Amino acid sequence: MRILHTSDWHLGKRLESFSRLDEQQEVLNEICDIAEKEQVHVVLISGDLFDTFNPSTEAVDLFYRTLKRLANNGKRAVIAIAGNHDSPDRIEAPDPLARECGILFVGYPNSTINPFKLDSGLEVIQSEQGFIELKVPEATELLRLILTPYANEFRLRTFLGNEDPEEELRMILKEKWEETANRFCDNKGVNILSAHLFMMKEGEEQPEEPEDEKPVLYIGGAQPVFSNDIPEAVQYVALGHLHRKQIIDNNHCPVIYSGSPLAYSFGEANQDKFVVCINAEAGKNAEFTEIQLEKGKRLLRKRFEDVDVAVEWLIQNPDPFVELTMVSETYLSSTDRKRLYEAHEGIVTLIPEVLHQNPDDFEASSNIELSKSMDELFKDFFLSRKGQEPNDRLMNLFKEVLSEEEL
Ligand SMILES: [Mn+2]
Repeated sequence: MRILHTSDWHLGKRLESFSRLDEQQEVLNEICDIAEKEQVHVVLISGDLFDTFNPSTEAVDLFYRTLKRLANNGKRAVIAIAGNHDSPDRIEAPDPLARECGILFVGYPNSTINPFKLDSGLEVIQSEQGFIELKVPEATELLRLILTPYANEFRLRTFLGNEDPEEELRMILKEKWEETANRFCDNKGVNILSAHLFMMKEGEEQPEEPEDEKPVLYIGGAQPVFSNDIPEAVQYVALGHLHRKQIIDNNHCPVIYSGSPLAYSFGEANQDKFVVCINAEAGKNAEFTEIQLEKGKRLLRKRFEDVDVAVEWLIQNPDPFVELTMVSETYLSSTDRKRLYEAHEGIVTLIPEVLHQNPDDFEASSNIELSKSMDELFKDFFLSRKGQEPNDRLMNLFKEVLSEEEL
């Protein structure tokens, strides 16, 4: 049985003022092409399908078009679980309709999908909270899926029926997985776990999380789940949440974060992006291949001390998104800023780094500057504090405020 594992699509996510929708469209097309080329039977999407609880119409549209193509009229099973960025109810809402296409949505760790059968041959044979057994068209063996969408610690405890705060969350989860695996996962089928949570190998350093994930994350406070908590019968663990592709463990089975298909923050600068193709057979070790994605822009952090050199580089490298740091002795003039922005359309942030800045200069000189206009004084003040001249928008705003004062 061939399975494609992807996660963290974050559809609708922007990079500051830049939309990423065109890139998302391209990379999802690429993923559909890979699914066809590799002739996969099953696609697993391990959470964070959308970037927000209320995604835009365009993002929702792209999501369903992609899933429809992946499902190929119910010939391929597509199973998507909710991540911490997804609204579980919203994810599950179109389920009856999606099911007819071979697409299964799982919003909560205790969600249940009742058995059904499609004309294509796709069939859910039995199910339990957080578990389904599937017959997939053109695959000889049955697929058993243990599914753990994201839930915060409190909810997860409630779902798993153990609200004792003294009991470690990962132990509760381990017991739940163990119990499910013992009941359903023998060596006569393919057994896979898909989860959106923070997992690490016991005793190893914690993998770094995406910059904008830290406040929400952690499945429960500071408690990661360990890869030794995975039941023996499981042959592959398809994880979502971390945006860098990484193999957490490969001792008894591969435990892998496929990572996001695009770099979404400068914390992911210069990363290669992947999907994972798994080849699994009953009773054998699963094999996997990482397939690098070609579409989507790179995010690069660049630092220059010379504006001419920076402009030259920007013209030579029009494709990536850039976080640009300009080091200068005194300040970055508005002329230089303009030159930089005109040289490249993808400058996301421009950080001026001033070497010899002395905030006292302004105070010391301000007494003898009374002949200057308010505009000029504001420019001087801004320059001394920020190391650059205020832009036109800010100047206009200042003038507006000033004119109101004068009234
Ligand atoms: Mn996440």
